[in-house]
Amino acid sequence: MNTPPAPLTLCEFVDAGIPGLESYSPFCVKVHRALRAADLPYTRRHGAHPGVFKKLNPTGQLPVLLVGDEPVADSTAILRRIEAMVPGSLTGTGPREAAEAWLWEDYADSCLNGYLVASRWADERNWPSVKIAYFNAMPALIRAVLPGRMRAKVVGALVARDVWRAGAAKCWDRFEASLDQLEVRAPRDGFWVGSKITAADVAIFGQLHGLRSALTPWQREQLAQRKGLSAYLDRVDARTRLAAPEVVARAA
Ligand SMILES: N[C@@H](CCC(=O)N[C@@H](CS)C(=O)NCC(=O)O)C(=O)O
Repeated sequence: MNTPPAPLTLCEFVDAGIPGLESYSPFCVKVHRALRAADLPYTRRHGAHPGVFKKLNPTGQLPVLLVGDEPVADSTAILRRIEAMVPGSLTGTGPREAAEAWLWEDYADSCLNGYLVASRWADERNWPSVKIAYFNAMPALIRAVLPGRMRAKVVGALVARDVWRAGAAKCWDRFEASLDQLEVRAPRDGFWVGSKITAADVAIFGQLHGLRSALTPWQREQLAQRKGLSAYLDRVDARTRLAAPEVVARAA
């Protein structure tokens, strides 16, 4: 175990309650896995919604990592901070691997994230179970209004990002083509850019592992059909999965 300069606290959403998936947020999963890749101890702080942590991150987004009392917001900034705390933990063996790792990390956060968000919020096949998973704990009155409003907002953003502009069929055609390309590119052993785990692995894992949950059965099946990619994700999982549950600091 490495020793951080100050205690680390990961501020995030409530646990998804699914073994092996710490959060429905792919960016929170990414940070969990990066902390484990760097072998850093940390505790978790849960908020029912991002607004709970607004004072720590003016954008209102999660995750936020507290390094002592200092908030570090945005998963990429958090990974860079982890790399600074444990040099080489997320960047492989040299500058070329490091550059590739960050480029793939960006690809995962932008492109792959679009598919994950579309699968949960826009895909009619999945929305009923997503709605239950995300909103069932809320009071009935709020539950009657909020999910539809939030969905319209998220789908609008997906259209603006060109993920959903041409509609469902085109989005899922592109998704299948991307998975075919990733299947060819996936390493048969080791990790995405070399023998060592990097930022690329935890970022790709965060998005694609999120697509392997029961909330999105069609997307999960598409991933399962890509055997090399699935075996690679299982390797990242085995390398970064926590053996014993960490302490939950307190619900915010
Ligand atoms: N660029 C940010 C994206 C984080 C993000 O999109 N977080 C989502 C959850 S997966 C969130 O907090 N959404 C709530 C909101 O946008 O209000 C990062 O890498 O941390």
